[in-house]
Amino acid sequence: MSDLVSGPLESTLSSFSEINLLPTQVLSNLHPTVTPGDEFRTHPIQSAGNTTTGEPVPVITHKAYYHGPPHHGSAPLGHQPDNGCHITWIRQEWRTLTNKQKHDYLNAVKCLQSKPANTSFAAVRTHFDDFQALHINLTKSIHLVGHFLPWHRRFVQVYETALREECGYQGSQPYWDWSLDADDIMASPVFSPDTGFGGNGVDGTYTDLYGTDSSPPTNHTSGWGGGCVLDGPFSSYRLALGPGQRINDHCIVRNINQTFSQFITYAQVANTTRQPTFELFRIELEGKGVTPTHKIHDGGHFAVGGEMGNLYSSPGDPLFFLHHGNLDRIWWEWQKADFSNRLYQISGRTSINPPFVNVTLDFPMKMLELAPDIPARDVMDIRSIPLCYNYK
Ligand SMILES: [Cu+2]
Repeated sequence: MSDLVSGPLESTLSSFSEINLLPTQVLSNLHPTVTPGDEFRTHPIQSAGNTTTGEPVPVITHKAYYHGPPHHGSAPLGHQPDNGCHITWIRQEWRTLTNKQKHDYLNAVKCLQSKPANTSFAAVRTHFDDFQALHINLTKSIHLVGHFLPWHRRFVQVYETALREECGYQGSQPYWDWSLDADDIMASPVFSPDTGFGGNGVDGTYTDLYGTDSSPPTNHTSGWGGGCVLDGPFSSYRLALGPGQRINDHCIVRNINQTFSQFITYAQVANTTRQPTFELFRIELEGKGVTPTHKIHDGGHFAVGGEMGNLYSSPGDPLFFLHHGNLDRIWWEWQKADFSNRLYQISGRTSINPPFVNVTLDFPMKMLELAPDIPARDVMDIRSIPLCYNYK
């Protein structure tokens, strides 16, 4: 590893000392309180930066949409010897979907939230909870590491597959290009109560977000505090897990924070995709922990705030999967810009604690009880099995 990248990573690892000191935890051992440093949010931002509209990210070449039979998971169908897929699912930006497509997706998520859990993770009630529990369980081994992007690519795809196979969803996983909303995050169509995920959390309706941590008062300007999302399709859903690693019956919490817009602009995206190596790219993308400042990954999490602002329990907000879909798209754009060098480029450590081993294409993307482990190699090309999707 070059000095260029080991510097920020080393300083990050020491700043994550609280996490490092914890033994590997499983949900059966859930800690009842939030440990300092558990949140993405560790350093309040004092002032809003300028929102800039820099150069747009490169346009993706569209693949024809195949209106064929539903594709089932990772079955090696072999109709196309080049990639093993017999269908390519086209993922679209949320606002480009028709209202019917939006409702189909939202209803599929609600369906997942009505299906019983089928894992043995502690406290899970629904199959939606299973995904949040998986992420909580693996948090310390899937962030600030070389497989951060491949793991989350696989995670979103397993979720998308569950929406299809268990809830009859016929569409693709949408993504949220937050750079389009950086000027006014609250106005984003993803927060529509009718054709979106509901709006901001209501001040004062949830005050226990950070456990014993005393948070400044809630308001829409500061973004600190949060409250229950009381409109939209998920207003009545009760999460069983979070914030953090707690077992805790609670509403989905949001706390939209415009001050993070500076980290999710076109200019920030372009600055990410212009990085020449995977190592620099993944570090530029992930944010605090691997860099001294926020980047597009943690910036997007904090811009929504609440559940989404928590390193562990963020998949409790269904928007998580649209945020990570967008990060995945940005990774794909970076790969596409130089396929011959980048399609299978991977680097970084396999863990945030010693012994330090470099991640390789053979490193397993663990999905525990939700899906088979597959090597990073199998998620590098989104056009091939078991993924079979592309971005529009
Ligand atoms: Cu994550």
